[in-house]
Amino acid sequence: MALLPILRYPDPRLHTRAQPVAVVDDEIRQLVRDMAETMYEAPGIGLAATQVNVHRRVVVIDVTEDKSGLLVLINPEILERAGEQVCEEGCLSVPGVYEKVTRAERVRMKALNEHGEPWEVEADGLLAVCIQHEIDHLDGKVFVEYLSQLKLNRIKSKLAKKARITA
Ligand code: GNR
Ligand code: NI
Repeated sequence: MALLPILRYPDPRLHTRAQPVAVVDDEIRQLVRDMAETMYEAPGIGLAATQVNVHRRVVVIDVTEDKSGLLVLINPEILERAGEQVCEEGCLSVPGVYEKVTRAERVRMKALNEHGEPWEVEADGLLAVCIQHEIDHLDGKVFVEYLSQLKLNRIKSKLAKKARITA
């Protein structure tokens, strides 16, 4: 097991489009284990491989309070979306920033698990938000890019200032 370093916005590598996984092998299973450990330690409710600088379509999610509901999403695809919801989102790659984003209220999603078996879920609420947030990461998109240019510029200055202090 290993904790993986998480890329911080505006690192340009966060804009890489991840490649599909052709075969779910031991290397992918090791990545899934390390990503789950990194997510739980952070702590966060989701983590996309993009955030740990691995550009493969792999995501882990656990929206339960007691870490009992690990979901493994390999090559996830949204099949249907319905409705709208506004959720205050955060991101391990944009620490300290929480902003409201409008997304679909419900999604139907299919993916492979860590054994390479297909599974599907119909999600709403926070799980639906998290699925959409993580698939965005795999497509090179970070949630702050849904905000107005004004808000994004303010966030960039705030992060730059924080980086100067911690450097
Ligand atoms: O830990 C996380 N919390 C969160 C809260 C609201 C909406 C989305 C998220 S995902 C985030 C972890 C993360 O950055 N995943 O990419
Ligand atoms: Ni994120």
